[in-house]
Amino acid sequence: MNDKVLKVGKESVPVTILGLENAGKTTLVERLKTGSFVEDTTPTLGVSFESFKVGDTLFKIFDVGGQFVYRKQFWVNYASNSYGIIFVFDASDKEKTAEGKEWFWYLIKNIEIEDRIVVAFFANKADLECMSIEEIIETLELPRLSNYSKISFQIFKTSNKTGEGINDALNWFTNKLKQIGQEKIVHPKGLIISTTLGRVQLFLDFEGLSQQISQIRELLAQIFKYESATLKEEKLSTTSNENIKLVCHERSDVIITMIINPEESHVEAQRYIEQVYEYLEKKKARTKDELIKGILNVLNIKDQDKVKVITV
Ligand SMILES: Nc1nc2c(ncn2[C@@H]2O[C@H](COP(=O)(O)OP(=O)(O)OP(=O)(O)O)[C@@H](O)[C@H]2O)c(=O)[nH]1
Ligand SMILES: [Mg+2]
Repeated sequence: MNDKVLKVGKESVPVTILGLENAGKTTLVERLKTGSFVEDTTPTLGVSFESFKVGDTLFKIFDVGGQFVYRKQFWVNYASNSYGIIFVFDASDKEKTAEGKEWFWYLIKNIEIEDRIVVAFFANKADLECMSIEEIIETLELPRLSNYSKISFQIFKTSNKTGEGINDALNWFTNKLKQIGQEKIVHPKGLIISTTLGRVQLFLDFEGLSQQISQIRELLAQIFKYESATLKEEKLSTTSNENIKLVCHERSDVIITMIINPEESHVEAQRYIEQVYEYLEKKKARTKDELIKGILNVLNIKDQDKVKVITV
């Protein structure tokens, strides 16, 4: 019904920064924000979120804590919902780099790579005495990545202190993101807004979903906790069968579910969902019709006469 391709520079691009504690992730974000070396960072607890422009690209950056407790669920979850990963490690610390390798490969095994993903390795703290690039490539076992055709990767020597390598790395990263952005298309088939108490507030059918209601119900039952209608583990969840894919997001007791084609990008669908949340938070529609019109505009759906409201 409508094609919406990621336009780097116009809309935000979700990017996750990962790496062990003390690698320099938050310092990198500070450097990108302020252009200088900020020394007084504190360890990141959970995830910190920043949104800012690098060149003409608006990055939405998840700066995830590197401590052990965050490495399983948080790393995998945020990376699965990003177009790109910046993996930072402290190249002056051999032991930590070797430990970082284990966790990088843990991530790759567990991440959901639906289509292409870009990974930039930042061999950071290049202002200190560091391992050579060759040594780092070997330690991280990067040649193994050539078996993963969906991953584009490159390694850069960087320093948050001197700024060395950061521009080159970001240029490469942004260009790669632009390339993969052209491939990301999503055609929303339907949208469900429900409360975490399980009440469906609005179910919009953009293209004849009525035959698939029972499949949608079945898929929703897989993602929702049995006893309540909150999502099982994370705030984001995706599930699919051969006909449809459901992408769910829970925020402030509201769950938005988008129905798309199985082969389409869940990350792109997430971006649409975010825009619907923003609309719901900012604009208070006075009537249901006004609300529906607003949502259809946000989703860029032109053929609004064909849209049906399903009552459940
Ligand atoms: N010499 C040098 N020190 C750096 C560099 N980047 C970061 N640091 C220092 O490394 C320490 C840790 O930096 P953070 O950015 O907080 O580390 P982090 O990766 O965000 O750590 P977590 O949030 O715990 O995962 C700080 O003392 C920084 O000043 C660099 O390029 N060179
Ligand atoms: Mg941090």
